[in-house]
Amino acid sequence: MFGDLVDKFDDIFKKLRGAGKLSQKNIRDALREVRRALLEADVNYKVVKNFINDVEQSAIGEKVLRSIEPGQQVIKIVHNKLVAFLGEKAEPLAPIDKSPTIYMLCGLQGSGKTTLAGKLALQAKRKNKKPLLVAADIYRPAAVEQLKVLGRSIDAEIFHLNKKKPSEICVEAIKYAERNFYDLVILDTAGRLHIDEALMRELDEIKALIKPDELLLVADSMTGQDAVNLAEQFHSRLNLTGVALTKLDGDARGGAAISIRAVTGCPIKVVSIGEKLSALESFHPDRMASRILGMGDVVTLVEKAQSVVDEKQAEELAERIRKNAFTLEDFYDQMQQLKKMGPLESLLGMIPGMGKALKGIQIDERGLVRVEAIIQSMTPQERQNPMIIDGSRKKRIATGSGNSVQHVNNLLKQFSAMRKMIKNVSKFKFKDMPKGSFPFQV
Ligand SMILES: Nc1nc2c(ncn2[C@@H]2O[C@H](COP(=O)(O)OP(=O)(O)O)[C@@H](O)[C@H]2O)c(=O)[nH]1
Ligand SMILES: [Mg+2]
Repeated sequence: MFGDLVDKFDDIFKKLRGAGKLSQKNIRDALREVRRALLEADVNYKVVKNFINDVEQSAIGEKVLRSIEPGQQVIKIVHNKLVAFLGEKAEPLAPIDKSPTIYMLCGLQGSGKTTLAGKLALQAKRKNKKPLLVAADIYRPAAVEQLKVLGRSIDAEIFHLNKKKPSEICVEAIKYAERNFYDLVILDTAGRLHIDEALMRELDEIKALIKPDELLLVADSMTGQDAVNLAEQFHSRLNLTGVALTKLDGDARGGAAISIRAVTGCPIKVVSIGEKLSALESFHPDRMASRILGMGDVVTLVEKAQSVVDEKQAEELAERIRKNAFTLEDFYDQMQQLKKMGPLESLLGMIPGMGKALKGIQIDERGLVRVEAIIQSMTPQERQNPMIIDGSRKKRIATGSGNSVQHVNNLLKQFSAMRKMIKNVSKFKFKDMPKGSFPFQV
């Protein structure tokens, strides 16, 4: 996400750092470039104007010119201002603390409401809460079916009624949830192609009847300024409690993310970063700012890892790495953990400096499937000690996994490179990996 913007900031900051001394002129020049980068990222022009003014004021106020590392100080000011524009501190979703807590999702068709409903249900389940997904989109025949499929995939229950008004469905759903002790009710309401009065009235009616704890607008970040206008209109009519920004994994230029809070005053609470149900993140202004400015986002990465990695297992693994006993078996386990964390591309993008390193490298998740198949075709001894894999064993593994010997060779080569790399993580450089190999494309 934010690909172009990150690159541009990178260049701007590089120039600033390179300048031995900062003058008013090179600050001005840098800010002019920041301004252009933001506009090109489709950030609302009024927001850009305020932003640049604010940064300039602070830069002058803080006597940047006399500080020791002036470039870094400017970067910090830009960072702080960006955090402020994004909302200063994280605003979490309403806690799931009564039976039932109610989240109501609204937004236009195709913005990602139903997908988000599934993601929120999955998140609730991971916290040992019992969610109920309510199909209140009665206009699209496939909508109920879509929700059913989603529900089945995460083993969450669906509530739907035939031939009822959406508001009636919602009211009945809440009663059902109360009787059956659900912790969280997620209302997946109907969208429209455009905002219209009928939609607003319907949403207003549901809101008045059920008084949701969370009324979230689901906005597609790919629509840029339209998402900002949409948020403005929904917020003024429905008094939203928050915005869920979706499809931030795509080519979105980030404009919507940066503008929504500043224009509407409504907090962004969660962001959707992929079609997979695990691709959901809380919105943290400071981390988002770091990500936009290309400083990576280690905190989110660590948090993500913690939510899926078994701690004891991780400790054992660390021990094995120390002893240089990392095997293909461990490698396989790691891949399974990684898969649980969500799309690889979005994970890697969070590692500082990785955004650029990955540029142009196609991440082929199918490559991972092949790697899995190859490892599965090995005997336990072979996984423990790949050294014993000779020509005839390679042939057997290749046939067993439906691959060529070349594929097996590639995997072994990469595994050995990876072993070297983790042995000395601090010295690891991307360019040291065998050419075109990341991540394990065989
Ligand atoms: N890339 C990407 N696709 C998404 C995301 N959220 C939803 N989608 C896709 O967008 C399309 C519309 O989503 P859906 O949940 O049906 O939207 P709804 O009409 O608002 O319920 C589907 O193809 C989803 O898979 C996201 O965060 N990233
Ligand atoms: Mg839907």
